[in-house]
Amino acid sequence: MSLVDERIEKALVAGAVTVAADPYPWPFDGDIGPHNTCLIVIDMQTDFCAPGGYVDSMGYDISLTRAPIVPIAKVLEALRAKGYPIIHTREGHKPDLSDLPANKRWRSQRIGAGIGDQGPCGRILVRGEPGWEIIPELQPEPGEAIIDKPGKGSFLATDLELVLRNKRIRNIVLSGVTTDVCVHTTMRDANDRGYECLLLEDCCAATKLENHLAAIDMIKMQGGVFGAVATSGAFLEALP
Ligand code: C5J
Repeated sequence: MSLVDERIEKALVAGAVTVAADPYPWPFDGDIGPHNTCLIVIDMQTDFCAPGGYVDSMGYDISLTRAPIVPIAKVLEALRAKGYPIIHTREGHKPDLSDLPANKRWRSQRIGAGIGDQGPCGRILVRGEPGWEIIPELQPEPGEAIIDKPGKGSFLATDLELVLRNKRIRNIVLSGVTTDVCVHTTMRDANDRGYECLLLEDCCAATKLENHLAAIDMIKMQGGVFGAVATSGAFLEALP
């Protein structure tokens, strides 16, 4: 038995807790609790899941990106009651657009939903605009961290890593939109940094169902190449 296996074996004998996840019981060593585990709610903003926002302006079906609202709200309620750290993210750019790459702006303008341009919910994906706000159903509570990010991943040009380190977080539970873009990029980046990640499949959505399913499938390859996947029900059931 390797040293790592021995350590995990010991933890399991000592009463570890795991979530029924795919492709392995999560977390790998059974060490889960408010002392080392946080929930991250990614980009549940008007621009991604409400009428008149960025996703709606691109012509995608927002019933897909709205589907995780109720499951996320349930997880938030349970985790808040148990004292787990919660982190929210918002994708958005400075009003002067100095942090908006020219190609990101050009590509969005090409399809009629120009980032930085005026839309029904104010300037699209611009900080401080109505469309950039987190939706009312999932408003952060006082004391919960909010990470403003200019990119798809939550680590680039943000203080997420510092926040995680200060809270002694080792396990990250991911929710939000979109599964194949911001959630996946964040999960991949977190995994590369050594965080133990779990994606809650019913708490995430993409702008196309096939992309959501494919993104979930990718996580499960190679024994859990980016971590593991579970339903919110299985996650909540397992919580100590
Ligand atoms: C996208 C995101 N899809 N939050 N952003 O542009 O996934």
